[in-house]
Amino acid sequence: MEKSVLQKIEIRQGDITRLEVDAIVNAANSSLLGGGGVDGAIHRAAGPELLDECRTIGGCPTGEARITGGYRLPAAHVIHTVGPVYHRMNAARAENLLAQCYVNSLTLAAAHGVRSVAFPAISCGVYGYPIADACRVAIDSSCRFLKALPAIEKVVFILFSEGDRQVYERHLASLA
Ligand code: AR6
Repeated sequence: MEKSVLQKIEIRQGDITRLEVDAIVNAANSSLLGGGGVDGAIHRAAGPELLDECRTIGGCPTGEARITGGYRLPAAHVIHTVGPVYHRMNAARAENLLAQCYVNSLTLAAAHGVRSVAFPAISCGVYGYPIADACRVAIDSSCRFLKALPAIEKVVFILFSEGDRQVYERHLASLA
């Protein structure tokens, strides 16, 4: 992978709602009306205005992305994307949909002038995607696509657990 692209990638551990980036990505469901996990944390931290705006959008199909304001979050925008439910389809289809989440989120980010964006491990909680496979899709699809989006300067992958962070760090190191 090209060095100029790899230098834009940062792996962190912690709570995505605290990050000072232009946009954070939410692992939402297709209603966009909130839920548990990272979705619940983002709605709690952003405040009720986020749900009010989400209600005007009318949902989002799996693999696509929609953008809203960030309200009380440090991030100016929230990009809501809907990952695949891993056990509802074959692995190839899940991989394709997960890659679309990253590519569509980055496309939307660039279209809104976002220069720094942070992703959680989409689909790796309730939706059951194995972390090692999801990590490969997340980093590889983002890196491939970043070449076409020079305006995006930083992509943070933020993991909740130490183990997940190590999986991401190992994969990133293998690409250098
Ligand atoms: N910051 C960073 N990562 C987090 C945080 C946080 N504050 N909270 C959880 N994670 P999940 P999914 C991690 O279940 O699998 C919701 O109900 C978590 O450890 O939030 O895409 C939606 O409404 C895991 O690694 O998302 C949908 O119905 C990762 O974020 C459904 O869950 C994703 O876990 C989406 O399921």
